Amino acid sequence: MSYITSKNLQESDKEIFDILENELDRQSDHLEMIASENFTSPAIMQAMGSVFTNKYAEGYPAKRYYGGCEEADKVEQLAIDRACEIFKCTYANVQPHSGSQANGAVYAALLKAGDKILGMDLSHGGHLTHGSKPSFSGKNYSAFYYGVELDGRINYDKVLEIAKIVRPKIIVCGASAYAREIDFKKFREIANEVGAILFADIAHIAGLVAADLHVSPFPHAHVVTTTTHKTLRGPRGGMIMTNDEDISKKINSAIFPGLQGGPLIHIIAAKAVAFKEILDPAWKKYAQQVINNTKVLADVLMQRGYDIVSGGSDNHLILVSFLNKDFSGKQADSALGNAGITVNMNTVPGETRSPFVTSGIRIGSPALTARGMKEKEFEIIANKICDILDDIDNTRLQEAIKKELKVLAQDFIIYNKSTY
Ligand code: DSN
Repeated sequence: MSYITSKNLQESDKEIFDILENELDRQSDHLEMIASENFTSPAIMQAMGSVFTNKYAEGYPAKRYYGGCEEADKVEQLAIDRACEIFKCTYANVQPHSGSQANGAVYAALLKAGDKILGMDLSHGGHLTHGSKPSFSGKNYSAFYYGVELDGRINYDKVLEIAKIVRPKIIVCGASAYAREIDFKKFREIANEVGAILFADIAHIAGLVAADLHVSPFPHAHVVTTTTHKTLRGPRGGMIMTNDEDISKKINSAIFPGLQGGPLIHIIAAKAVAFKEILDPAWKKYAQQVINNTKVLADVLMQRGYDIVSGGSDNHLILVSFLNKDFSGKQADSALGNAGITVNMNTVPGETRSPFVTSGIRIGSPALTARGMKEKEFEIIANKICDILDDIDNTRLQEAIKKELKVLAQDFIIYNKSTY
């Protein structure tokens, strides 16, 4: 008789089951506006929770170190082919467990310890892995930074000036809190002038790139990474792409056996399912709605006197600055959280407070758009955000708005109870 229990989760582990139920309720009743979060489809979750969780498959399709990989090969190849079709590139490695792992593999593949990299300053909207000191990228490599001007935009002439002084081996472009289109062509021109490799991290904007609603990093970047769970709406994970055969070989070795062991084939299966959803014509409508909804957020907040960094947004997020207010990003995050609106505090250009307090918040539209919300709902939500910020210590108001928004949220069901 099998030693594996055939009980379902509720029978097998009531504690975890109850926590999952609570989390489902939280995700359903609250308004998820963290710019890097999204909701995957039940089909993607089904692939994530599949029998591939049992399989080791070190290596790559048709080049495995373990037997029994016939079906794993098919899944990984489909994920690769679909990724290349979406991003119109030649090579994709779908094995990175996360965006940070993907970025680590790019450095490991193309740099020696101590080599110079030039990335966007974390406090200006960059990412930890773009050379920030507490991250491996700032510890193992000699990291230099460019930032944004006080108008919240990248000044490409300044990036060139810095690049000419630094002479980095890699220039990293891409951001975690930048609301404007990134000019990959200009970045490549800068990289060419100083003889650097251009590495684009499109984790935040990949879903818009996939819909041709943000310029593509190809053919400009030598190597491109992304996560698969942000605007791409897939499972949590990372991916690396390139058109350069030599770089692709180095990347493959850097991921396995360099940094990772067995690939998570169940997650790779889920990535493949997500990529199929992205290749559907409906994807473009979703991505366009993400942008439209962000514009409503920006417009309402600006009309109500809030300072939006760069004066608007071209993508899925806005950065709100409270430099001219007497409250911090942390207070705003907490007040909105009390009203059931989940955002994150964020540093802003010209920041005067610590990263643990900040003078801003980042607000994104991908998750609520995935629930089916459009301009009408975003206008209501944006006004509620302003009502809360206008009277930031009014906890009664926060409670009242929480009740109202729960009713709104219930009209946009994400999952039913049997999803997981
Ligand atoms: N945590 C991601 C974000 O929120 O942008 C970056 O890794």
